[in-house]
Amino acid sequence: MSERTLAIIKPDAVKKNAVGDIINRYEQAGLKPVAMKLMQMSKPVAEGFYAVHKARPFFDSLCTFMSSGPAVVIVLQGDNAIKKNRELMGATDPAKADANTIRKAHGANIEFNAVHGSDSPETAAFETAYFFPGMEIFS
Ligand code: RTP
Ligand code: MG
Repeated sequence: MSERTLAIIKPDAVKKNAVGDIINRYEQAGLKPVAMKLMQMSKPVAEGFYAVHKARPFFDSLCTFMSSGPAVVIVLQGDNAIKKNRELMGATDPAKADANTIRKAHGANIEFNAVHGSDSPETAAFETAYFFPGMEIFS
């Protein structure tokens, strides 16, 4: 079933020139970018995006990181896009990520881990609408 997921190439991966490699991995896996922009989130925008984590000890540090530089925000569309993207990303901690995953290749540690991906249909809908109005999504 074709579905959409929200992916972010985080500021650490943009800084280390990994944007092209990461987008290539999405396309090779059959995930097509249908909306995309380079943007620097303000801290409040990052806090709103990660609001589900606001009680976590890493919340403030995470939002400082996510607003530290430009990130690439992308809507990916394809069969089983949510699960497929989570597989491409690998485990949250790059040290535990499988070989051939984005986080294994480009993540530094459990916080600076190169990419974000929606984890359910509900979060994909919230996250996609958080960054893109419907008229900016192509399909
Ligand atoms: P994401 O939401 O970014 O796709 O990552 P995820 O589902 O694999 O991990 P999640 O538990 O949702 O955590 C969100 C992001 O917070 C940072 N984090 N830091 N210091 C820590 O222990 C810690 N744990 C998580 C990471 O940047 C993680 O991707
Ligand atoms: Mg998550």
